[in-house]
Amino acid sequence: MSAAELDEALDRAAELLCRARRVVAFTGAGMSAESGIPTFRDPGGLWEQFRPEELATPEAFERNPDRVWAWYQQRRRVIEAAQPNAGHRALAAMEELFEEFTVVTQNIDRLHQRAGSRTVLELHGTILSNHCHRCGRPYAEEPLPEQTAPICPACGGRVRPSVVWFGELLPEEVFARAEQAIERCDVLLSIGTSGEVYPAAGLVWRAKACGAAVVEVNPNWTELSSLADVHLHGSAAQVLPELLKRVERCRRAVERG
Ligand code: BJW
Ligand code: ZN
Repeated sequence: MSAAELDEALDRAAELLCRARRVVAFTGAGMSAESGIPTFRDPGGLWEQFRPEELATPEAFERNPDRVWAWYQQRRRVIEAAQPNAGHRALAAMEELFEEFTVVTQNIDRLHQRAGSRTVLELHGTILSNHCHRCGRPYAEEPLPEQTAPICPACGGRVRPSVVWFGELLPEEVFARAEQAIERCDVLLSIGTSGEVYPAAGLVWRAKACGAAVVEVNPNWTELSSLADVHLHGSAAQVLPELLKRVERCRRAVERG
């Protein structure tokens, strides 16, 4: 996409948003890439180095809890040191412009909340909490060991990060709230996701089926590009602040009549 094409696409997206009352930002790992957090399926992403079934499934944890725990501890360190980027901040600022603005995220890093977004639905949980894999009780003891999964004081089970692994159900209430927001939104922004993981990706198809306009922000083409009304070919931290600026400009023009 040339600079002129991106410019024109940004205007089209801003116009859709300018007229919208309810907006959902559906985000994936690419949203946090410019904060230094690796994605999963890009070249150099986490799944190029590690096999998901060896680390991100309940069976993997049951087979080798310490290996899985140590991998998550190392990722926790990266996430704790990271800062929200200009894209996260632009989304937090956008919240002020709409009657309803919901962030539905697949990310586990809490960077949307740290940037100031208030309505954030975490479909895949968060790496910043832990619970017992056996009895489900939250585990909040500090400091956390680096190499061995802690033992639950209540039942003796092993403690794990509160993220959703392959084969596990997404948190029911969070998913239901996400569906509600998706079904009533006027515009859905799909940002930094490959759209390959279900049921999360199905929400974008659902939004489209319910009549929302879909705007995709991604430097690459994805499984969701074919349904996007506008594709903004660029990174989240570059594109979103520019989009925010144009929506604000359009809103001011509308207010002046
Ligand atoms: C940029 C950028 C920049 C780069 N700016 N953009 C239907 C069909 C087939 C399979 C299934 C199905 N339904 C369910 C399944 C099974 C499975 C699944 O989807 N498998 C597929 C992979 C085939 N789903 C599940 O198991 C889910 N549970 C479930 O379905 O329960 C019901 C059930 C129970 C029992 C049996 C069967 C069904 C659970 C899914 C949990 C996903 N968990 C993970 C790990 C979380 C913890 C952790 O971090 O370790 O979640 S996997 C991983 O993928 C993570 C992510 O949230 C998720 C999505 O990835 P995302 O965010 O899209 O990242 P990438 O890397 O794929 O893409 C990055 C994008 O960013 C790229 O497009 C880049 O171009 C772009 N980018 N830089 C903007 N600067
Ligand atoms: Zn327990």
